[in-house]
Amino acid sequence: MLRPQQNDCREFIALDGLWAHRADLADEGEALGWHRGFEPEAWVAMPGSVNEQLAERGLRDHIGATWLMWRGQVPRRWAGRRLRLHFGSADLLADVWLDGRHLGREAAPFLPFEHVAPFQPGASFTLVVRLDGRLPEQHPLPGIRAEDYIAERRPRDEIFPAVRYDFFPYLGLHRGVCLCAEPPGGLRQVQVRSDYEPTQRSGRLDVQVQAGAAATLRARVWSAQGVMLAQFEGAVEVGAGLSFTLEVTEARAWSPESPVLHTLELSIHDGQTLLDEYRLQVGFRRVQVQGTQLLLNGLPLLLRGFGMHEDFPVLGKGSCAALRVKDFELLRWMGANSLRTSHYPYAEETLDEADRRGVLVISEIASVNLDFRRTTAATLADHQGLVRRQIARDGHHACVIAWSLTNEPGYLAEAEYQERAGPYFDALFAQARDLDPSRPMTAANVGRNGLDDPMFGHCDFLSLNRYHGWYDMPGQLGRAAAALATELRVLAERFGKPMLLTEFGADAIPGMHASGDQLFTEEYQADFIAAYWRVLSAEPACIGGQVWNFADFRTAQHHRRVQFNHKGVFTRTRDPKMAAWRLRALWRGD
Ligand code: BDP
Repeated sequence: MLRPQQNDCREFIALDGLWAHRADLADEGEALGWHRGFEPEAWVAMPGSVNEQLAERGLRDHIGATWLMWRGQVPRRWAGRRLRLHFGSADLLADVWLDGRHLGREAAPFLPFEHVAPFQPGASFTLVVRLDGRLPEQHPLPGIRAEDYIAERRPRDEIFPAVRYDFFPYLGLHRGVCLCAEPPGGLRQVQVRSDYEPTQRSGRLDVQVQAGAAATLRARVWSAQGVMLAQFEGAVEVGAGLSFTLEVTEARAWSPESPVLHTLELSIHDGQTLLDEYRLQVGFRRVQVQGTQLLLNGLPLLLRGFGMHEDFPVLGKGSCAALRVKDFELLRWMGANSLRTSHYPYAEETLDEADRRGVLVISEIASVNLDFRRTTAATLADHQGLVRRQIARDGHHACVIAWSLTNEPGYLAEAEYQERAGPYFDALFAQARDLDPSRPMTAANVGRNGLDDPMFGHCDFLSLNRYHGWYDMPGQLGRAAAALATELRVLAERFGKPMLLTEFGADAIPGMHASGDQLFTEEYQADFIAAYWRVLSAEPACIGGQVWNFADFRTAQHHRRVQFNHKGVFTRTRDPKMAAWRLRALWRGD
């Protein structure tokens, strides 16, 4: 699947704007024939989240069936072309119908999918999508029902809507939908891995291409100044595709200090006739783990950054270019050089922006809180499917320095986790390494699994989420810092691998202050982060830290959350708290 692109051979129409909406509280839409079209109850703007826009209709916490419809017309000039519907994502679960015909069901939240669709050029069409936020409990991003919380002998049904993770399960077409027209025998898939050899200063691209017809493929690498640096020509076969390598001598490397991008231009031809073309931005760089260091182009990295969320008032998780620019400007203002796409793949435009700005990205698969009482063979198969699709989508981005395959597995049911997780991780990590041998693999460990998490052995560098001083040892930063320092030392000695603190932070309600260590105050959050930064800077095996979180974000309702998770160093509307200023001083050294 290729991301929609506009060029001489390809065009698309973005179905952005108002979609007809109907909530389906009794789950009867299909029985009532809504998949063929329905009477709208309201209109919602996509990309966007239904729960934010229609909160006042009582839908803020509705994560059950929700129907969206778009009526449009296919241009007559598109006759004879391959027409496909491309969804940037449809979250969390989606069924799609075109003119009453079921095209498919997707349970791959935050990932793109497509349907080659039987459109009639010149005719109108009705596209209907049924969204649902209730993923099954065996899913790698597990769903849960309130009843099951009680069966787990929790004191009460305590999270609304019931979820297994700490972010709101917004419903929406969050990255938009496109109707694409392409050449029938055009390019179908492009996979790129880049490399840079620092001593030779040479760049390399390993490229794999699939096309819908046999053709001659031409590849060219252009510098930003329009100089052609390398080229290749070869025959691409249907099915087998074509794999080749492009080498550039005296290449300019990509790095945070100098995020040099090149254009990879691919085209396929039948004799002198151009059949299709596609362009990607690529950068030459090498990421390696060596001893307890993470190297970029041979030099050690110190990661300064954040775990983030796609979350903003009114937009929910809807992709917004202006918000994206603002967030990257704030990262720059802070002196940050990295982020983790906690806890799911972010919009592709975010990775484009990170490529352009030299921000290092740990790209995380949509998997949180795997509960080994409930995982089945299907969980692993689905998880591997998410890994495959995410690596296929994002593998060409220079900014992606590692894959995080899951967040905090075994947070629940530790005994079952210790007993059953081994073979699960053997298979998960092996497949990921096979798909992308060029990048380190990691996964974020929850503090309570402590020092012998079964996934540590599989990770190239350890990713640690720690909350001493918050969830344990509250209000006691001295004890918390000492506990952290000891733990890091033990892990460094035991595993001899680089370690990254992928989460550490404290909630601060803006405007709350105190004269001593007091949870929820701005002072405590700032002191907490500074204390952690001191400890991790003193540990030689530590390759940096990513504060939890960049900005406050909406969660399900729970007595631990004052409307939002307030661990942001920025408010939800991006005003800096005291901690943002403190970190800025630490990271920029001024
Ligand atoms: C971590 C989770 C993250 C939560 C965070 C918190 O990885 O999703 O938001 O804790 O509690 O355990 O703030």
